Amino acid sequence: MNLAESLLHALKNHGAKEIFGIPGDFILPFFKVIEESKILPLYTLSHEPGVCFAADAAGRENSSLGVVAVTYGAGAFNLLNAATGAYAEKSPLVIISGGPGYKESKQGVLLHHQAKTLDSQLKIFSEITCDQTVLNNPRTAAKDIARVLRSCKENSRPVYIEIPRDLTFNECDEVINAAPSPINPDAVTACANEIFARLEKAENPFVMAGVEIRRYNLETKLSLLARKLGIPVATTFMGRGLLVEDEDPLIGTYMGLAGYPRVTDAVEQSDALLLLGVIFSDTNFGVSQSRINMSRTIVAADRNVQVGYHNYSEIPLENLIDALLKKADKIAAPEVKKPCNPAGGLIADDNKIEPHDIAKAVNDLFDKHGKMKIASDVGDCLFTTLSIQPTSLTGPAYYAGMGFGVPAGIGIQATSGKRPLILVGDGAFQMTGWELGNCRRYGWDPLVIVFNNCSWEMLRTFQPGTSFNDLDDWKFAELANILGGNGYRVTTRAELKTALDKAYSTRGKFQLVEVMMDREAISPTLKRFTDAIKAAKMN
Ligand code: S1T
Ligand code: MG
Repeated sequence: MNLAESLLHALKNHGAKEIFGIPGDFILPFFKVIEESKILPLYTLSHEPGVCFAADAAGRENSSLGVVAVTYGAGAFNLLNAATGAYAEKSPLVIISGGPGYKESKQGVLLHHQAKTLDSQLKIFSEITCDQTVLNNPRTAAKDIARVLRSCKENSRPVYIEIPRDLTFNECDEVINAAPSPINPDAVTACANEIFARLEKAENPFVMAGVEIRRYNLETKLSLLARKLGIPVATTFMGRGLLVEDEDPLIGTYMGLAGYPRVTDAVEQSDALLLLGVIFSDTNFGVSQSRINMSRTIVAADRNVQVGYHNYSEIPLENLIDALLKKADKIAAPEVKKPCNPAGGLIADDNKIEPHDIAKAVNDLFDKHGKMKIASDVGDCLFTTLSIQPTSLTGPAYYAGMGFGVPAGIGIQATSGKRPLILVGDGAFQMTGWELGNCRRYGWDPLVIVFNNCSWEMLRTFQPGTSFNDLDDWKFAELANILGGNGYRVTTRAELKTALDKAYSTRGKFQLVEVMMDREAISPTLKRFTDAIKAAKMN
């Protein structure tokens, strides 16, 4: 088998379900093998950030590898910001780039698409990936691929693979999956014993679930552990959408001062706070009501566990949860009532629309037809998800890079076959919303709600009285029809309800509901978030 086929089989054996990409001359041979071998389906979109966001979201959706393939230089550098977001949010993304062939790299002339030197790209991608390889040695290629794909899965971070274009068809061994990295079971047991002892002694033990619970597919095990321990759970902003089943002991999403006081108090007053797979970031903890007391906190993330001031390394999250499950028996923890689901009940009248009206309309839709998976962009649409019933949510809640929403929704429908609800602001839509023009050729039909306030409104809440955040009205609904979908422009709550019902019942084409809102009409959560940030800056 040739190098390309060996790589494609390895990707599939490691859980990849498709490839998103945009070709270029440095990767044409690889694309030819993808198309002819049919080992994995290939989806092309219109711009490299789009295919990278789509691949990232597909990997998050499957808790497995997402794969993006691009040409050297102009292609690869074009997806850097999207790939950085995947790194920051611990997404198991495989970035494949075509590369210069051996002979041409020795010609002594500058190659098109080249940056400073021919290995500048590898150096730059080394900063936003956990492992890398350039497959320039057919004898070791199979082992290099195995090592890099193992790194991607074990660390749940992007990896970089460069294929010199003149080696694509070279003979290559089949890739044998690398053995898992060694761990010390005694260290895992010692760590679990120390954690368990702390939880047992505590008055108010509490668990917070972060994004790694989804990345390593640990939702069921975590829910069982929390129930067996009798300890309530909250998710981080990034972890929203986890543990949404009725039996899960979830009390809500922690957002410090921007969240619901009951959740904030339960987390910040806990005397044994167990953070499982949590990204310790400003967006997850930046607006904490009171600093989290680290001496009473256990942080298990990135294959490390910090118990107070003790550190355990090479402890995979799944091994830790398994060890805790072995020990778990009821710990006397105070019963914490589960929250009632965020309410629907939109009043369909002629009043103007505000973000929380959109949340109510979506809750009404979910009550009537069942929940949908949500892909959200940055902006107030993301904060509005806190008022939408918890459901599978894919959004850049930590890295906060715009442009994610539409391509991510496309990636979710491509990989799962399920129709997503996409929430996106007008500013973010101007960046990557046009990828919807690719839905027709693949038969995708996402339901898209554009929060159109003709503004970068989130920035205006941070910096009021500025006009540089003003945007023009691009009339997205009209453009939707040209791009192969249906568009609805609504300005009242009654129109919103009618349009959403119609859009939901229309399949086979993407449906875009453009919701016109006043500037300064923001969600309650964004209001609390920006008030908390301002208050924190004042102190
Ligand atoms: N560029 C990119 C790629 N990502 C970003 N996050 C930003 C710039 C900065 C930024 C925000 S929020 C925001 C910008 C420009 C405005 C978003 O506007 P829109 O999509 O219309 O949503 P809304 O009107 O609800 O704010 C974050 C804070 O960095
Ligand atoms: Mg806006």
